[in-house]
Amino acid sequence: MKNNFKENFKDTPILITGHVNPDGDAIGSALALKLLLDSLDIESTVAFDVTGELPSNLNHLPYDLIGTPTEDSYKTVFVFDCGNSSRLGSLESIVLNSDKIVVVDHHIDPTFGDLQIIDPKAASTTQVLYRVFMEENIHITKEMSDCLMTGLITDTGRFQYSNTDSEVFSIAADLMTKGSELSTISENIYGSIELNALKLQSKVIERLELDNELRFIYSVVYQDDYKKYTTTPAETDFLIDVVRLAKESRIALLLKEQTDGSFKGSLRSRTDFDVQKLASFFDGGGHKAASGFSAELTIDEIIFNIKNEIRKQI
Ligand SMILES: [Mn+2]
Repeated sequence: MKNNFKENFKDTPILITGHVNPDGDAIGSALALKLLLDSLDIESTVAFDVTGELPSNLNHLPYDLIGTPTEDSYKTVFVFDCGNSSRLGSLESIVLNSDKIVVVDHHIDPTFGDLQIIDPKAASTTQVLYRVFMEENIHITKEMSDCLMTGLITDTGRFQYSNTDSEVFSIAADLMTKGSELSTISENIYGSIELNALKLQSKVIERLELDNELRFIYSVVYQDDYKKYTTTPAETDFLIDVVRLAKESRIALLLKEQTDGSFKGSLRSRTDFDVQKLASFFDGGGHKAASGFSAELTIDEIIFNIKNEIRKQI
């Protein structure tokens, strides 16, 4: 099916955005489109709701192209990697007030958008966008290929999660042909962790709690930790990958205390257990293998509810 994606470039000004505190997939897809529009001399703004700084391990991406919204509403908005408009954060009203919303995503059942280009089976949003670019015979430059590759790498956990299929490798191979520097990008994302953030990892490991029966493991990062270790939440995204290493677990959770005392949870599944269902208990979302949520509850309350929800699924 042809989407006539380029039709959506006609009505400007254009806003390009994605979920709050964007990851490699959201930023990668947004900047790939921005680079394309720039090359076509079509004016657009890329903006996200970001708490603090963008993660430094993704700074191989052209961060200088990210700005702030200049309008209260736009003629056209492209939303990437965001299944629910509430996940747009402070940009939600600008997006919903805009004339046309194009959602490109791989989350299940997006709840908004005038045009939805969705494949819940796709490993990343950049994979969905890559297909659109190919359908529309769009020339993918080296810079664009690095953006698309970043989403593929991060959302497949370096081509290791179960969503890594042969199409993912075909796309990665094609992006490398187009100049994408796979090893440089991987090194920046996974091999360049701030020393202070790395030291905080020891604390997270020390606090690991395993429920043997449910094969559920979790740990916590407190606000005080950021002060003590002189680091920021943006530098600590990798910590959930440490939690999910435990062989005894099939479900991993990392809770991060927010400045207001609430918690953000990152969930990972090591089997075919669907952590999206756990996240949805707290109105969160994501995918089967990786999901997230926010909760204004105590740690004990969150863990109690999660364990209950796990029991319902097994
Ligand atoms: Mn994604």
